[in-house]
Amino acid sequence: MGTGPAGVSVAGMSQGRLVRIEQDILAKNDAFAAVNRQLFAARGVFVLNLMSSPGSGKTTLLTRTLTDLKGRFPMAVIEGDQQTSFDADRIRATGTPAIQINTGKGCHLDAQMVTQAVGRLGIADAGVLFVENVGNLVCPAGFDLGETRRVVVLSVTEGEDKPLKYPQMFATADLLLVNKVDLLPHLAFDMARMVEYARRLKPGLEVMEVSATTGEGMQRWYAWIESGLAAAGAAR
Ligand SMILES: Nc1nc2c(ncn2[C@@H]2O[C@H](COP(=O)(O)OP(=O)(O)OP(=O)(O)O)[C@@H](O)[C@H]2O)c(=O)[nH]1
Ligand SMILES: [Mg+2]
Repeated sequence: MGTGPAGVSVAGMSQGRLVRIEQDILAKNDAFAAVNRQLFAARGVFVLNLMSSPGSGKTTLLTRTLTDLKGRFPMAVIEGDQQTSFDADRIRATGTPAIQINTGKGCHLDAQMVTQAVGRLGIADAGVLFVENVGNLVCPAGFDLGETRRVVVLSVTEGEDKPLKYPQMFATADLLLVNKVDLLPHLAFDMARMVEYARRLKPGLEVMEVSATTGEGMQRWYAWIESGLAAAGAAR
C-alpha cells in the first residue's frame, strides 16, 4: 500500500498513471491559486486558510474573532464543509459576509472554488478574508488556495501525537493555534511534546495557545492578524 512513486495504490492503475493524474490535478489547482494570490496581493487582502480536524473549534474561533475585531477593518469568510450551511449561518450571525461552499464527496477546498466564491462574495480592499477549510487534517494540506498564510488549529482534546501522524499539515503551516486550553486541567495533554513534534516538521513554527470559548490568548492572535494585514497593505 502506497510504497510506489505515487504514494498510493489503486487496483488496475499503474504508478505512472497515478502520478500523472495527481500532477494534472495539482497543476490546475496551482494555476487558480496563482490567480487568487495575485488578486489578493494587488488588493492588499490578508487571506488565512484555517485547517484542522472536525470540531477543533475553527468556527467558534472565527465567530469570536469577528465579533472582537468588528469595525477595525473589513472582514469576510468563506466556509467549506461537505454539507450544510450551519457554519456560514453562524458567521453571518456576527454580521460578517460569508459564503458557504459544499464540497459534496470532496474532502477539501480547492483554489478554483475560492476563485468562484470570491467572485460571488465580493471582497473589500485592505481587509481580511478567512477561509475555513473542510474539517480534515489530510486532504486540505495538499491544496494551495492562494492564501497569504496557512493556519492549523489543533485542540488539546485531540492528543499530542497528531503532528507526527498528519505531518504534511504541520510541515506546511505558518501558525499553529492550540485551542480549548480551558480544558487542560481535565486532560493528560503534553503541550511541550506536541510543540516539539510540530517543530520537527516545521522548524520555528509559531505556536499560540488559545481558548475560543473563554477568550484566553486571543489578543496575541489578533495582533498577529493585524500585523499580517499591515504587511499585506505595505506590499501592495
Ligand atoms: N471547551 C471548549 N470548547 C470549544 C472551544 N472552541 C470550540 N469549542 C467547542 O467545540 C465544538 C466544535 O466547535 P466548532 O467551532 O464547530 O469546530 P469546527 O472546527 O468549526 O468544526 P467543523 O467545521 O465541523 O470541522 C463546539 O461544541 C464548540 O463549542 C474552546 O476553546 N473550549
Ligand atoms: Mg466549522
